[in-house]
Amino acid sequence: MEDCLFCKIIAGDIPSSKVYEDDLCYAFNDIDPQAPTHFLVIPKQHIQSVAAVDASNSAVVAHCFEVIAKIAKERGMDSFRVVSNIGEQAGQSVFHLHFHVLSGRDMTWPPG
Ligand code: D5M
Repeated sequence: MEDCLFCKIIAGDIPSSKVYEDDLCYAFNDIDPQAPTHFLVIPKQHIQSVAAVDASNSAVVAHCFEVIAKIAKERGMDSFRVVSNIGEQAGQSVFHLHFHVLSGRDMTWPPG
C-alpha cells in the first residue's frame, strides 16, 4: 500500500533493524522500545489491523504467531508479552497489522 509506513519498511524504502524475514512476514526492532526486547512482527500483506482479519488472510496471521514462537524459542525468551493495538483509542498509530513482542522486564496488568 502506497502510503503505509510498514509497507515501505517491507519494501526496503525505509530502513529498519531486521530481526527476521520470510515470504509472508517481517520482524524488526521497534524504533521506540518499551522493554529491553521490543520488536514488531508484521505480515507482508497489508492488513489494517486485527479487526480486518478474516478467512482470506488468517493463515498469514497464524504464520506471524508461529514466527513469534520461533524467535522467542531461539532467543530463550520464556516470558514475554504480545500486544496488538486496534484503532486510535487503543493506541494504534500505524495502520498495518503488527504484533508488538516485549520482553526483559517485569510487566504490569492491566496495561494502561
Ligand atoms: O505501534 C506502532 C509502533 O511502530 C510504535 O511502537 C513505534 C513503531 N515504529 C514507528 N515507526 C517505526 C520505524 N520506522 N521503525 C521501527 N518501528 C517504528 P502502534 O501499536 O500502532 O502504536
